[in-house]
Amino acid sequence: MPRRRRLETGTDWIQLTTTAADWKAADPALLGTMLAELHLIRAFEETVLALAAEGLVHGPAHSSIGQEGGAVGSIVGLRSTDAVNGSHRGHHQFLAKALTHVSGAAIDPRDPVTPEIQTVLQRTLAEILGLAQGYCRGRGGSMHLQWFEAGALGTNAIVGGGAPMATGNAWAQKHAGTTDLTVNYFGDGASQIGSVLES
Ligand SMILES: Cc1ncc(C[n+]2csc(CCOP(=O)(O)OP(=O)(O)O)c2C)c(N)n1
Repeated sequence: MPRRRRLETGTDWIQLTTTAADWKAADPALLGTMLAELHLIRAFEETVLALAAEGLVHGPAHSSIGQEGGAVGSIVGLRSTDAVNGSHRGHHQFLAKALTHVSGAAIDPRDPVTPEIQTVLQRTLAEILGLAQGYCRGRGGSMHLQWFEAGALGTNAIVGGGAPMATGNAWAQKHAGTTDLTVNYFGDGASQIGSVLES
């Protein structure tokens, strides 16, 4: 019989939840922008899945359905000079950054698809479909979505591969004397990879 010993991680975990006071203090315009971004990203991802089912997506396309909130909530407050990068599952973060960039974080949820937003959606979908209108001229595809101007450093097909690049970008931002920041997204699988822990 093996011996069993309960382990305590000692990790200082906390849970954040909103309160009624938070909702009262929230800016309705900001909430409208966030709602619009959430719906645009969800509709985009449903479109990608529908096109994939028809065999029109050449290569993998990892859906972010259900994770839109984390992307929008963490990105809507960033400036264009702040940067994000992500993993193989990064359509939502790329779109949140690009949509926030072109809209200045002000989207009317009753009429969200302005010409600038239409262009973002079209160029992102084109990239995933391998078409020339894409941000990387269709050569990157679903897992390599990059638009420097918007602060989207590029998603990454290597599990844990984004963390060192985000760290390097943050180092460069710091040494350039800016207050810009870099946010890196990764899955729980990547949290066990050396590059993430070392970064
Ligand atoms: C270094 C490396 N090892 C293995 C893979 C194959 N691979 C692609 S996605 C994936 C699972 C990633 O899990 P997680 O980081 O939790 O992200 P999730 O897909 O759950 O969002 C693996 C092992 C890879 N792309 N890169």
